[in-house]
Amino acid sequence: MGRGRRPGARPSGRDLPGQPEIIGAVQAETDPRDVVVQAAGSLPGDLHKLWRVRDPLGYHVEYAFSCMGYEIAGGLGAKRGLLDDRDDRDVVVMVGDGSYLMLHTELVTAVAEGLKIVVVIVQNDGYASIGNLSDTVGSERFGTRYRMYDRAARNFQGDTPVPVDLAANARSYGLDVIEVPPGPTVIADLRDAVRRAKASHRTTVVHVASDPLVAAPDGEGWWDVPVAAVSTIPSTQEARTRYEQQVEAQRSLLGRPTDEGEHA
Ligand SMILES: Cc1ncc(C[n+]2csc(CCOP(=O)(O)OP(=O)(O)O)c2C)c(N)n1
Ligand SMILES: [Mg+2]
Repeated sequence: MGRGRRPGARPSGRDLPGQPEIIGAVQAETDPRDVVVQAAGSLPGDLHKLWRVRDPLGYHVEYAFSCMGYEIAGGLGAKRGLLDDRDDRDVVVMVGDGSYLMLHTELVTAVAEGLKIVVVIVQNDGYASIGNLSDTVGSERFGTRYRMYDRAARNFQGDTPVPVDLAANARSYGLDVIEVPPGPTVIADLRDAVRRAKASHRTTVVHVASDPLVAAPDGEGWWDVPVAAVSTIPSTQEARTRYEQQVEAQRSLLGRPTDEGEHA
């Protein structure tokens, strides 16, 4: 597909892009038959809302267990299956830094078997998804950012990021790694990186930093996550009040169970 037919949305110009823009850039550079593989974090929800599926095999996203670490291993499985069918479409794995840390060693298998996949690491220094959930239940994103341990406070709530270099980690496996630095051209650079990764015959890891606080449009669903009934934190107390109001509006789609265990 020629470049002229890959329009994509106009970049926001943010130095540190939000994940929606990253998804748009990756989508713009993939071919309609390519397979996107994902499993956990904020990506499944965001892909569900934003990725335009263009082929029956084009969307391999795991929603049942939301199993962190599935992505790279799952991408290799998808690639093997395609190769067995003599299907040369690309497999593009999108993976958060948390999921990557959970299981990146399958990259060694990609190297050993000479399999080619494209892996896009969305580096947002922690758990954007759980951070957002924590916010909605008044827990102020506690423990969801990768920060150095603060011995005095005995928590990880300080400001110093954990200096782990995931791009260097990927490079250590003997893969091609393209680091896309933050800055005004980050989205154009990311598109260029995905284009180069697709053109290569080897596995390429594309590493891009993202702002965890830039969210995709709200799905407007309600998740029944009970909030602590007893707390000294005002935001949690407020969240509990909200939760009790929301539970009032809840209705059972199958009716209420009767004494005999049937649904009335
Ligand atoms: C094996 C496993 N452990 C824990 C969880 C709970 N969990 C869901 S998303 C998430 C954080 C994912 O972090 P990351 O991959 O960086 O994605 P982000 O939330 O930043 O988008 C956690 C801990 C899970 N889904 N799977
Ligand atoms: Mg993350």
